Amino acid sequence: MPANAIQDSFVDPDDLRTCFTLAMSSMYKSEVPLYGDLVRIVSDVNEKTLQSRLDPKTLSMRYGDALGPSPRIDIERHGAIRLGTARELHTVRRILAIIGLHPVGYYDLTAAGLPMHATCFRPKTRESLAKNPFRLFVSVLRPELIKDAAASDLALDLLASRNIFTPELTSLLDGADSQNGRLTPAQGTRFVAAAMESFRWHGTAAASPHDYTALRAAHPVLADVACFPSAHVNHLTPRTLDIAAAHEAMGRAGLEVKARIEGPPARRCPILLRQTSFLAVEEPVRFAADDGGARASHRARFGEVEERGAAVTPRGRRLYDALLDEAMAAAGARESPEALDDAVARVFAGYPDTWEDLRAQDLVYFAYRVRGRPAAVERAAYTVDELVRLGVVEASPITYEDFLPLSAAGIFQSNLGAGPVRALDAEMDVEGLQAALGVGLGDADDLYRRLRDASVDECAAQLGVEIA
Ligand code: OOG
Ligand code: NI
Repeated sequence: MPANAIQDSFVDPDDLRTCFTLAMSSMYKSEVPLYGDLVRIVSDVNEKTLQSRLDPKTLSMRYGDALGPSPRIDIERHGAIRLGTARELHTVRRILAIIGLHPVGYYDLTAAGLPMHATCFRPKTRESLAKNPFRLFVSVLRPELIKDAAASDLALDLLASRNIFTPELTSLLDGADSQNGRLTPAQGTRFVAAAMESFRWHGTAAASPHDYTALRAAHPVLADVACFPSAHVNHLTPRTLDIAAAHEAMGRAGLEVKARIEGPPARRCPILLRQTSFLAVEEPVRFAADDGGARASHRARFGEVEERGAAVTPRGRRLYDALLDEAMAAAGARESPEALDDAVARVFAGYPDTWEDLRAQDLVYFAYRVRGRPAAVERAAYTVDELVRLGVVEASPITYEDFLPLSAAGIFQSNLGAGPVRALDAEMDVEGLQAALGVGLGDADDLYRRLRDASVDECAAQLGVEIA
């Protein structure tokens, strides 16, 4: 058999990711019917936005992969799960590698008072991102940060006795290891179904009412992480092209939407990530029959939408962080949503808002491509800026593919109903997270730089010139 016939008998991880995303979306729709409403609202808003006139550069960044239009927005989602142990995280890393998702970045959640840290599993290459940029925010407990020793012991006991992965899934993972990380189509189908079992909601707790109540009193996130037999997806977020319109439409549809949109203010040139959510639904929890049919209710799952803007450089990020701090200080202790919105709008006047300025000041990452016939090229070497000025190459902003720790912490917190936030006094533990994963964390800046550099190399090859 020729070598490519052997290759063809395995599923492409990008295709398997799309099967996985669709399965998760349909599972979540059946679990949280409001998610179906949200997807309808977002798809209406996106259609209207595409019909209205938008700056083509902004649109290509919002809609495509910065290097050409792609239909990715129709299937684009991010989800989130919360894990209990290093062992669980290690297995989740193996599951997600099979669908082409890899851990990128470290998110410290202690500022939100959570004894947890997290990473974002996402595709890393331009081709993979263009096909389906599904991402999963995966957080894991740091038990050493739980102050209450009794609660910590109880959570660890419950976690030690659960296995959120079916034997079928475990054997498929081992099979993939012996097939270079790939699965056949038949194995892929079984894999997606088996993986859903780990991420499905189980309304029956795997703890006694007494233990559930004790953990919830210590911190609601402990009950959410340790008292169920799965790592339930707690939200699945579609991407909108106009978050203000989506926010308003969510309110009109009667969803209990958050007061304000998180992240940067509305801009002509969107950057990073703007998010809004409706609050977690209160869901019934049953306990095992020998607990006398006791019942409780639990708040974990919610709905969120997001609008993605351009990825910012480290310099752009420092400016963003500084302005956000300034706006929060200006809004003062009252921190009413309106005061904060006003302050953010005012202070962010200091963030350049044309693509030309953002590029000239190295605040945003851009990708380059040759524009039509390069008649103007005469020399053997150029700088990128010269080629842009000559109109030979065109710069498009690169889409931000990651999360914002502050928004993530805020969203976490607003949905747990955990009372006032007190930051934990703790160091980050990047090494601990990497040890649990069994692989190193990818660096987001490094990935954006690589996308930019590869686009410049492609221009150089097409034009037959050197580009400094
Ligand atoms: C994760 C919250 C983080 C986001 O969009 O920032 C997140 C969680 O609540 O488990 O999804
Ligand atoms: Ni989210």
